[in-house]
Amino acid sequence: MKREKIYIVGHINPDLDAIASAYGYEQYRHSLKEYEYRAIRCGEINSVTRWVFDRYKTPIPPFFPSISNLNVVLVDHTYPENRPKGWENANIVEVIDHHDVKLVENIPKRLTIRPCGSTSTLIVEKMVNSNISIPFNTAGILLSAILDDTLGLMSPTTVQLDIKMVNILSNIIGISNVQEYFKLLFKQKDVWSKYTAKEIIEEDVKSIEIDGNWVSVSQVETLNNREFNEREIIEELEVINSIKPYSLRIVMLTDLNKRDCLLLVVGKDIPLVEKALNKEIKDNKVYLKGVVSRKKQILPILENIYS
Ligand SMILES: [Mn+2]
Repeated sequence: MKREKIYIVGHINPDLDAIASAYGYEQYRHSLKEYEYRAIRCGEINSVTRWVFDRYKTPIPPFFPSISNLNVVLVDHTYPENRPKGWENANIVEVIDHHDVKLVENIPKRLTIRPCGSTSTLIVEKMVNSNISIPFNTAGILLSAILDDTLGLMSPTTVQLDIKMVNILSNIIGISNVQEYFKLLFKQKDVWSKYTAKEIIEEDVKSIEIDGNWVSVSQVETLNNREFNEREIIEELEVINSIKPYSLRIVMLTDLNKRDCLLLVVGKDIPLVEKALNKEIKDNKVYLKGVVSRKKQILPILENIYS
């Protein structure tokens, strides 16, 4: 009997973890001889994803413009606003994620939700627990995704499980210096000087709705000095916000070496952010020492503001 296909898909505007965890989960299922599982993607891949899949000579999961009428596994997200087009008519059979959960309607039968550094970490754990020998390319892709999502295991989202899985994977692919490898990986991402202000804002942007208030947070990570035209980015944010007004539109210019970030903020609720941070936002800018994580450090502030 031919089993119905099940498509594994990450969030819109996919980052490496969204693509790699879908691919890894497909490989996991295939090793259990469940060939009905297929990794797909719902958006353009970014430069680091391209580099990683090229490096490990692996085809990128195919693009699907909509998941309407499909059986799907959602990886690396649960929020409706992050789901691919057509999700309202999809059959969500499973969810695997490391973020906060927003599942109100049709709760799937299978759920793997754990706070850790990346969804890829949870996929590797499944493989390890099932005693699957992880192929070289899969190990390389998943290792890269964990390092990308945890900023080389330096992000405050990093937990012991991430470190354990990174050790297992780096052994498989024979990398002794994980930090060196992370730097190489990160170089593929640190190409901001080639980007327009609009591209910088859109490269890794998350839009979320908190109690009826829409906010967007773009994460821009660099290892070099923050060399950005801040004014230009702010002006572009204003343009975007005049077309589609949000309560707040934020760009995090994060420097991983200095472990700090400069927030660029636009929107009517700037005074609320000032109050929450107990800091003045001058010319749409505020400097935050020790802040590097959108998920752990910025989103909680926004959630507090609106609840
Ligand atoms: Mn992730």
